[in-house]
Amino acid sequence: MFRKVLVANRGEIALRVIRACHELGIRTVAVYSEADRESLHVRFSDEEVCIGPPPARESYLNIPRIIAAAEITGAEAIHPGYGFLAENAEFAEICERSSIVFVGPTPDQIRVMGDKAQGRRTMRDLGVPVIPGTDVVRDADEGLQRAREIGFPVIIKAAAGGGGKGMRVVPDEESFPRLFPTAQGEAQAAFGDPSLYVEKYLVRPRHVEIQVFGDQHGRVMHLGERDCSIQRRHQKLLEETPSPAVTRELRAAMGETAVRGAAGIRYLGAGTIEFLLAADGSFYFMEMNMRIQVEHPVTEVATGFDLVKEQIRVAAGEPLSFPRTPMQPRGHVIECRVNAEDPDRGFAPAPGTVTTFHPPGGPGVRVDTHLYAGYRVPPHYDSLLAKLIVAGSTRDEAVIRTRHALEAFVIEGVPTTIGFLQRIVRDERFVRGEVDTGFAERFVSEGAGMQRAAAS
Ligand code: MV4
Repeated sequence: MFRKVLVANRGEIALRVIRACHELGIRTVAVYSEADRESLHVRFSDEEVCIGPPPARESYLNIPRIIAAAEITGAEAIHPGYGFLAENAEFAEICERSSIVFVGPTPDQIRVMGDKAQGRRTMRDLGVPVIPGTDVVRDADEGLQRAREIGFPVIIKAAAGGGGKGMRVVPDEESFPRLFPTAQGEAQAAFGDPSLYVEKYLVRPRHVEIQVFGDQHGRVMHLGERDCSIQRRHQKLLEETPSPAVTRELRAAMGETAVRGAAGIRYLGAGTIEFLLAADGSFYFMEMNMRIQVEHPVTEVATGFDLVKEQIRVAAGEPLSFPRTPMQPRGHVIECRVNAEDPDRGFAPAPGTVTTFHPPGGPGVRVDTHLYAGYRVPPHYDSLLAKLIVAGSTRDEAVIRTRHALEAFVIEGVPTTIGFLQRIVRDERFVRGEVDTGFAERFVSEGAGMQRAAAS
């Protein structure tokens, strides 16, 4: 096992990784930007290195500085958390060349699955169902021709993309010539690569993802699903397991399919296979995430396993410690993401100083956060403040506990999404488990996202 690990991240996930390391008896090195001097990940690590000014480009994305910090402190491995350098093939390769273990997949795996068109092709060739569609198309003419064959509506996606950028839903033939160049321009601007592909557009699917894990001994397994259908602008707001839309049989089929895909690329470490699930129970590969995800605690609480400790163990060459019997979920787990955003101002990020902080507690309640009273939320990074993870023996119990936990969650000094989440978990469609990927946007346009007074 490693003696010392560098944590190349900030916020709640840096704390989460530091805790996992300390439980394994590993010393930790925090890196931080000048905006994060007062952050808890700096306080709770054994050593810390300032890696630059506040903008992420100059600090948390600054590869030479992070490698230098690892070399100076003698860290044997780097855990990238999520975001920042977590899915950067070049960073994983530089770690390798510097004889530092990157806690994650190999550079080749990141390259193949990081290109969404190539990932799609790879999964299709492994027998994983993909949405009817194309490889990268040469130009708008070829795109239109192929879209006609597929049948409208279609969706144009960026090969280099993921997470929604460079995406355009095209309702009919007439709109295609106008929307193709705008998607191309956005893909070029966002990723420096204008390559696009076309897929059949699924109407009102659910987002259901399977947690997978692979070790260096060739074992690949899955840990069940998370339903992440409640999203807004491609930001997940609430995740849960089991999915209200997944039967035991469907879980087995999706799990087996995810394992086939991950095993086919000899996947190493923690990964997530994202599927779109149609109303008729058919499911299709969407993309693979090659990192620990924000919502991993949902799976941790449902399974009782520590996914971050497991990442570190498999990076050190140990075999997976999880049992071989297939997972059947026990009880129900819901995660709510609390962000420093103002629902009354179109969910604009709202940095500031946290004056009061009282997280909820009680049976089945876990809060992953880096907040404390007096903490200054910097404007430079994502606005996640806390994750509320609530377990119950049934979905009803988890929902009731989530409602009360959100009522008892006090954060003052910055606007937060707590009130908005309270309204979601009281909505009858959510309570029935009848949501799809368009639910949150519709909920906001119905007026539920704003005006505290109107909700009472
Ligand atoms: C789709 C789709 C419908 N049909 N692809 C959104 C982010 C990116 N990962 C892919 N996304 C979608 N791809 C086809 N062929 C609908 C979405 C989508 C979506 C997916 C999951 C969660 C929320 C979403 C919100 C809007 C669109």
